[in-house]
Formats: sequence, structure tokens, C-alpha cells
Amino acid sequence: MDNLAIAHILREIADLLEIKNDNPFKIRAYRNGADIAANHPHDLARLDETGLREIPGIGKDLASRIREMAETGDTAYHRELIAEFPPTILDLLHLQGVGPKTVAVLYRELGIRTLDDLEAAAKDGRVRALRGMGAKKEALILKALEERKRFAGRHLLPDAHDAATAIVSYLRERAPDATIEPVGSLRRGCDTCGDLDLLASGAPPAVTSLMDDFIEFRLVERVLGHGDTKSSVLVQGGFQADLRLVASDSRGAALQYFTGSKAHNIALRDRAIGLGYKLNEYGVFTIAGDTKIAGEREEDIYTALGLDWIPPELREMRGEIEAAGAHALPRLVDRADLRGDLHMHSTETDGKDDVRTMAEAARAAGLEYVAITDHSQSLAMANGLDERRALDHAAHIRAIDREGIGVRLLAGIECDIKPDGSLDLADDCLAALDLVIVSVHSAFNQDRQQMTDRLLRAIEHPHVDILGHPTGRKILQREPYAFDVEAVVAAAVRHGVALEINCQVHRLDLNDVHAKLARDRGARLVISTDAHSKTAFGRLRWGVMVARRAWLQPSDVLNTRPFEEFRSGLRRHAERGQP
Ligand code: DGT
Ligand code: CA
Ligand code: CA
Ligand code: ZN
Repeated sequence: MDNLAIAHILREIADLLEIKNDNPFKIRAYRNGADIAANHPHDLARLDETGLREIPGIGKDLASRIREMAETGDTAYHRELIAEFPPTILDLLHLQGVGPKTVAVLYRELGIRTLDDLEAAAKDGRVRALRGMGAKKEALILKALEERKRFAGRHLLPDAHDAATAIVSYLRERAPDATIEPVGSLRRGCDTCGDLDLLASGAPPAVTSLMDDFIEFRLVERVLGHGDTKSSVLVQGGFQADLRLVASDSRGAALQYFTGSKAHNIALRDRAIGLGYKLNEYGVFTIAGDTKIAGEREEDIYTALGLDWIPPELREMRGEIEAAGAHALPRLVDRADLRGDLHMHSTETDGKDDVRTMAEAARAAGLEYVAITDHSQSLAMANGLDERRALDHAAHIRAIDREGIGVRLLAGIECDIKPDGSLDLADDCLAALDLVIVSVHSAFNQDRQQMTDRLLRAIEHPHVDILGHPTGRKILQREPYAFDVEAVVAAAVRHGVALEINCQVHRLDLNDVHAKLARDRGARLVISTDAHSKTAFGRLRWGVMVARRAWLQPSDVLNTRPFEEFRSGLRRHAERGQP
């Protein structure tokens, strides 16, 4: 049980006591205890009762509760309080302007247990009828509920990244001698982030005004907490941002700790214990002498535990600790490894820019080759191409390629997979193109077997090179369609069809888990923008992030290859050589 978990329980006890209108001194003691636990440099769970009572602010009562937590993971006292009040009642407490007294009244008088209960009661005027409440208070509660909804959700990684970058560059300007970095899910490159975790380190005077600067950032809408070592704010766009400040000699340990994931951290702590060390957000310490052996640099934390430094994207308990111990971590693919982009649209269908503009923008983004892959006829809304237009368009693309504009062009298509698994364009047309992506853009609600058969039939088609956005998910908008991922990956491997990591920020499809599964099964992958305008090439970085989280090395990704090698490695050419 770590200090933060102990602090969490102590804080819940304090909150529940407050709702009960218990003794204020007792409440304050628990609240203090929670702060002490959260900020203590050593594991409280490792101290005996005497050791605990030596800490200022921890009395007999608290010491025995902490011992009980260390031994059982909770305390009977906490469980009793939870039994007395429904635990969902604590959600109400976190609403702006709703204190424990209000929660107690709402619960006793109206039986309100959840945020939904509260919303219903406030909307039909029951809250204002309570003694001491009134219409003003009711309106405040409704506003707080609305705000909570706005800030409760998760955010797309690119949005979180932009919001964090704005805060970090502002803070770096205010405190040029401090080190300020994003941590948490943002640093691990998760496709969505719950909040923005920022870590600052340094010594006074460099960091003296940092917390004040943070809460004064121009996009801050509300300050949730303002302390010396931690502050939290809500910023425009619906983000919560947490800033933590640590001393320089703990920077590496805090970086490691607050980067997570939680599961990865727990495994590291266990490994440390096995080696006779303890690990926390301040460093690695010997248990025997309590001597600090690492803390300033993140690499040293891993080294002290006999591990190679693990890239943040891998810290998800997917085998990274074993691999780091065996010095067998992959050399992850980088943006700079990408030489081509194999999925983009032009003005011929629903793109905003013409072929030449797209190709030149790709060249400016450092790419050596592109495939222009406009839509096929089924996608009438996008002005999709029939066979004749597809071939004329291909001739146009090849003419530009022959000019030699410093980037090679392939004449491709993004061909719809029809509901029965047949393709939207005739075979001879598909055969005459340089590259064929197939994608599902309709009938998403087919049952699992139908969708699986549909995808398998498409993959078996001899002119298909790439399966585009293979699961159809839209992050925070639409679940993937139901299908047998294993079977589709196996078919892709068998037929040499590459699976796409689509870089549209709402897609990132395949995701990290599926891309890793594909890699583990021996599939080949591509990372493509699905650009609809010349400004979209920057989004390759998000697809690269997915690929890294999927453990992909450059050799797993076809578009890291030089042009000729890439082209001859496409399925259409590979199969031609087979008997
Ligand atoms: P999110 O915010 O849901 O996108 O995901 P994270 O991973 O950013 O999670 P968050 O913000 O709750 O915490 C940031 C990191 O801090 C987390 O990845 C690991 C560390 N951490 C937070 N709470 C605990 C804890 O109770 N135990 C341990 N071992 N680590 C924690
Ligand atoms: Ca977070
Ligand atoms: Ca956080
Ligand atoms: Zn598409």
C-alpha cells in the first residue's frame, strides 16, 4: 500500500465524518494525516506504530489506522463509514460549491445518492425547497453539474498535447531555470488522456513563484487546489491540469513515478523490494540503511533495478520489464524513419488540395514517396471514382511523377469494401493501379460473423495491398465494428496484406493493442495520414506514437523502406513472383 493510497482513504474518512457532522478536531486530524501521507518521502506502510508516531501530526489513532491499512489494505473504520453512507455520495462533495453540510441535507431530506439524483432534484425544483437552499443555490448546483460533465471526459491525445504544450511553454518562460515536463498518460502517448500531468523540478529561486504562475495562466478557468508542491486547475477546453514540484535530486524518480502507468509502477516497486530496495517518487533506497542510490536521473532508477531504461510508450505491463531485464527492448520506430505516406485524398474526390500540392507538401514534410488514394464510387458523398475516372486519375498522377518533383508518386485508390466483401471497382481497374487500400465505410452494424467474412473476402482479393483503418473506430465517438480481429490478422499475414495505422486523430486505427497483436503474429504494418489537405502531414507523429506503443521497430513498418524496396515489397508484386 503506497502513501497516496493511504492518503486517499484518510481523506475519504475525513469527508465522510464531515458529512456526518462529526467532531471538527477529529476531521482536521484525518485531513492533516492525508496531507502528511501524500507528502511523506518514505513508505508509511513500512513503519511500525512507534515509527509512525514520531512523525509530527500523526497521533495514536492515526498511527493504528495506518498500520491496519498496511496490513489489510483498508480500515474497519473506513468500511463502517462507507456502510453508513453510499460511497457515491462522495462524488457530490467534489462538486464546486457543494460542501459536506449540503451533501448531508441532500441525502437526509431527499435521499440523493448520486450526481444523477442530484440533477433530477435540482431540475424539478426539489433542491430549492429545502431549508437554507433557495433558487440561487439550486442554480449553482446545476452549473456545477454542467461543468463537471464538461471536464469529466477523456481527451484526444493531440488535443491534450496542444493544451499541455501551451501551459509548459508558458511556465518555461516564467521559470527558465526549472525543468518542466509532461508526465502521465500524455508522456506515455496514450490515445486519450484523462488529465494533464505536469512535473516541475528545480530549487529556489528558480521555482519560487511557479505555483502562483501556474494558477495565473491565462487559460485557467478555475483553481481546484493551490499548494507548495501540487496545484490543480481547470483550463479552457475542458482539461484538468495538475502541476507537481519536486527537488532536483528527486527529479528522475518523480518523472518515473508520475509517468506511470500505475500497473508498471507497481511491478517496479515489487522488483525493487525483491532486490532489497524500496522505490517511491523520491528515489530508490536501500531498505537496510535507507541510503538513496538513485533519484536524480530516470535512467538511474531503471539501472538500479537491473533494467535498461524503458521508453514511456512501453510502460503498460505488456512485457517491457522482462524485456528490459534481458536487454531485449525493441528499437522503436521514429517519425524520422518514415519515408512514405500511403493514404491521402486530393480534389479529385473529397480532398482540399490537388495531387501536385499534396505531393509537394509531403516532400516538405521530409517524405520521399506518396500514394494518392482517392475514394471509389460507392462513396458518392465524396465524389468517389468509377473505373474510368480512377484510370484517368492514375494517368494524371503518373504524369506528375514523371516530371520528377522530388517525391515519387504512386497511383492508388481507397476502394470501398462492399457489405458482401466484394470490392467497389472491377478487378482489371484495381490491377492497373500501383497500390490498393481497401476500407469499410458503410454497413458498420453487420454482425460479427458477417463483418469477419466481409473483411476476409476483401483481404483474399489478389489486388489488395493494404487494409485501411481496419477496425473503424472513432475515438470517443464510435466503437470498432464487431469482427474477429485474430482471424483478420491471420489472413493479412497469410496473404501479405499490410494493416494500416491510420493517423487521423479520431481514428488512430489500428490502435496500440491491435497493432501489437498484428506485429506479434508477423503482420506487416504501414503508418499513413489519410490526409485530406496539405496541412495534415504533421499528424504522422500520432500514428508513430501508436506504433511505438505497439512495440514496432522500423522493419515492421513498410513505409520505412526506400521507395523501390517498398514498391517491390507490396503484396501485388510479391505474389506475382509466386508459382
Ligand atoms: P489518465 O490521467 O487517466 O489518462 O492516466 P494517467 O496514467 O495519467 O493517470 P493519473 O493522472 O491518475 O496518474 C498519473 C501517474 O501517476 C500514473 O500513471 C502513475 C502515478 N500514480 C498516480 N496515482 C498512483 C497510485 O495510487 N499508485 C501508484 N503506484 N502510482 C500512481
Ligand atoms: Ca493523467
Ligand atoms: Ca493526474
Ligand atoms: Zn477511409
